Amino acid sequence: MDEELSTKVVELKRDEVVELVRNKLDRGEDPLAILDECRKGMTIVGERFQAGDYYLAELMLSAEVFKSAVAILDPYLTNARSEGTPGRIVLGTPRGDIHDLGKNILATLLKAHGFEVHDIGVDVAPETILKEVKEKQPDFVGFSALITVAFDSMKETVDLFEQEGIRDKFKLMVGGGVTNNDVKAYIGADFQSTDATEGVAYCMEIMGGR
Ligand code: B12
Repeated sequence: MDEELSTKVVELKRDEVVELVRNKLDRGEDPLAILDECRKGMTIVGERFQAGDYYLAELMLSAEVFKSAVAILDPYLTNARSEGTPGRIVLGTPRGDIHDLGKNILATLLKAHGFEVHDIGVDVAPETILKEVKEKQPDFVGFSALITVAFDSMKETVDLFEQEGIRDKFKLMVGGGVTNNDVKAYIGADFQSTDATEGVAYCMEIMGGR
């Protein structure tokens, strides 16, 4: 596999990342595949941070590099519109977590597929999520979680849904780098993925089946 782009992301070379992304688009490469290469770079940045080789400054810079790549890819992702039965989703990053790059990508892709997306932001308290869900009555609720402290706040939110008797009114999705099947089971989600396109496919399938 061509690792030049992910390597440049890891090296935090913004200009070179931008140039590579443009070149790849010009060559007709799939924007989603390009995005995935950038994301792989971000995973390695995270590993370096964990190992103490990168500091918070590098982590912050990596987010800026990634955003520059997404800014170029965004119109291509939005144009990837396909036929689907639209649904409504309330999407947010739960309390304790401020990561939003992945959430924003999922929001872009869902909108491109005709979904009504209510992005309620980052570090959102369980009570606020509950309020939004009661108000918007969505078909889906999506949590994007990148750090482990988010697990308990998601669980707290789901407990609130249950107390209010609304948990069965929508499908609950969870995604983001640190999520897996255990997290899915812990919060009682219906679907989990670390790939935004799989999230979109799930929403399309559910809406199509209705
Ligand atoms: C960039 C980054 C930051 C940036 C975030 C900028 C921003 N605007 O988001 C900044 C610098 C702010 C940051 C801060 C911190 N970070 Co940080 N960060 C990262 C890093 C390197 C990349 C994350 C990222 O954006 N990846 C790219 C996106 C596109 O990927 P993604 O989010 O996984 O999303 C994809 C899929 O998962 C999916 N998806 C996402 N959400 C959803 C939702 C649904 C429903 C579905 C279906 C799919 C889906 O769609 C996307 C595309 O496919 C990760 C490393 C990693 N392995 O992820 C660490 C990482 C997440 N950070 C970490 C840490 C520790 C921190 C800090 C605590 C550091 C500190 N000491 O202050 C703070 C936390 C602050 C807080 N309270 O949240 C740890 C978390 C460890 C843990 N297990 O808890 C990580 C894993 C690094 C590491 N290995 O140590 N960080």
